Amino acid sequence: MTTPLNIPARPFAFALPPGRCALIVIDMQRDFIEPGGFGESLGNDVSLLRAAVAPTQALLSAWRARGWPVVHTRESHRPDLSDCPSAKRERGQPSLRIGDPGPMGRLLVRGEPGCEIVPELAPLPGEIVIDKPGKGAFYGTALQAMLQSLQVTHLVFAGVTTEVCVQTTMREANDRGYDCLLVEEATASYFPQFKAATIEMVVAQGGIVGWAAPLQAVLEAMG
Ligand code: C5J
Repeated sequence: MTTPLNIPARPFAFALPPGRCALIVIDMQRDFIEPGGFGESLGNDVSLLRAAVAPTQALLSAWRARGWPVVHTRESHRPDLSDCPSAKRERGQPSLRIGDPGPMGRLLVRGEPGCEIVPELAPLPGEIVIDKPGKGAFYGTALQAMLQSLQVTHLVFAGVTTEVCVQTTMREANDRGYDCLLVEEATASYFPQFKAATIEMVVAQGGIVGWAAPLQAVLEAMG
């Protein structure tokens, strides 16, 4: 087996096995990051999420240069909304609900412009794209089977939002036995205090959910 890369991280170094570690980019969709989408319909300042785009691009470049597995996820629903529980669609008082038409098409509906990943981070041919109806990327998807077929044991996380879909997926992955590292600059929240709290929750108690590291530490370890 190849020697693991040693990444300075919290709560202690993350041993990344080359070729067995996938980069998981969570929900970097126009609907969350651009005005007129789902995120804004909930009353959020979507500009706060932009900060994660360039660091995620840097991670993608590093992963692609090595030829390691990349997984992109999209929070999305079928056009007939048969995979969207009414509790999810009806909750709260948003200006638009999932499936309603907006400036970027129907919110969070597969095939609509707003549901696509932002152009800077567009998936390349051969990269896995998971359409997920829930917050976690393992729920209702073939993600685990795909990771198993690639013999992936470790996951590095980027994406939005830190405390919702990123944290949910990290917890799902942790329960399935994956070692998970969150890259701090490559994730963002509409609530910066929730991002900070999530990082602390992940690394607390000896890494109860996983690890966190700055982008530079990951890039330097990867050479
Ligand atoms: C949310 C997500 N925040 N991708 N989705 O509803 O975190």
